[in-house]
Amino acid sequence: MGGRPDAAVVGTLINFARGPVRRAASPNACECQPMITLALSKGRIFEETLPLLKAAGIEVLDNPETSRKLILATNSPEVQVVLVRASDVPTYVQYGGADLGVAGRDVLIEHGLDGMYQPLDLNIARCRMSVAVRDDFDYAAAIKQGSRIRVATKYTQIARQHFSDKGVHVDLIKLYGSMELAPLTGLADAIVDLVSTGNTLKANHLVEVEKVMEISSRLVVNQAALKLKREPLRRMIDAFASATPK
Ligand code: PRT
Ligand code: MG
Repeated sequence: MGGRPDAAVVGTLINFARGPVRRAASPNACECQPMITLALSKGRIFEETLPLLKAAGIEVLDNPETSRKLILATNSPEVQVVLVRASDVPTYVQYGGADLGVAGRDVLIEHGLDGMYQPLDLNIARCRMSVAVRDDFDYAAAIKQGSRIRVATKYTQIARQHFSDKGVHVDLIKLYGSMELAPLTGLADAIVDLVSTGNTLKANHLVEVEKVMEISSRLVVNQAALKLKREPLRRMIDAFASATPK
């Protein structure tokens, strides 16, 4: 990731993002308001963003748990929500498929921030990124001996940076899910994964041995959209800012 899209792609996507919404106030009046598209992922990010939207006067009219729709209308004719995978939120915002979105710090570091502003830490979907090992693995001794350890993770950028800062030699194994299984099957000595309550680690006989970083979700905004739809986007960012838990 991280490469800039070519000019033709940018042109097409910016035109998409710019698409005006015609509000028929009267037959002769053409009051054009740009549509604002917000990208959210189903689950904790959607649930925890709802109160912030509500504080901004925006209510989503469909329930993503019961509806199969991917584009959700709101009580505001100028705002719609698109539902995407958590790791796809930055891609939608970067290329203008959405004007703004909410994504975890983990996802944003892995993706990079090309083409986006990150104006706000929303302080939601909080957790931590940690190193965990089997409860019978002596991590401290392995590090002290300078052993090369095998680490399975979905977060290869974050893990690479963490171990390089510590001067620990690692072989990284990229996984897309169920990281907890890797130390149990001998695939890896350690994992780098998100931890919230710690129950998943405990249920799989794993222990947290190092905190890598605190994680929360951030608002990201497409840079071109912020120029083209400055007023409505500014209003929305300000409303999110005043509703954000401190
Ligand atoms: O599920 P999917 O593959 O579609 O994508 P996703 O897992 O990236 O999405 P989602 O909705 O699960 O997570 C979205 C964002 O929520 C993440 O990018 C994080 O920033 C944030 N978040 C907060 C978490 C957690 N808490 C969390 N606990 N994301 C994942 N977890 C998982 C963790 O990976 C582990 O499997 O929950 C498990 C641990 O939870 P505890 O409570 O047992 O410790
Ligand atoms: Mg998940």
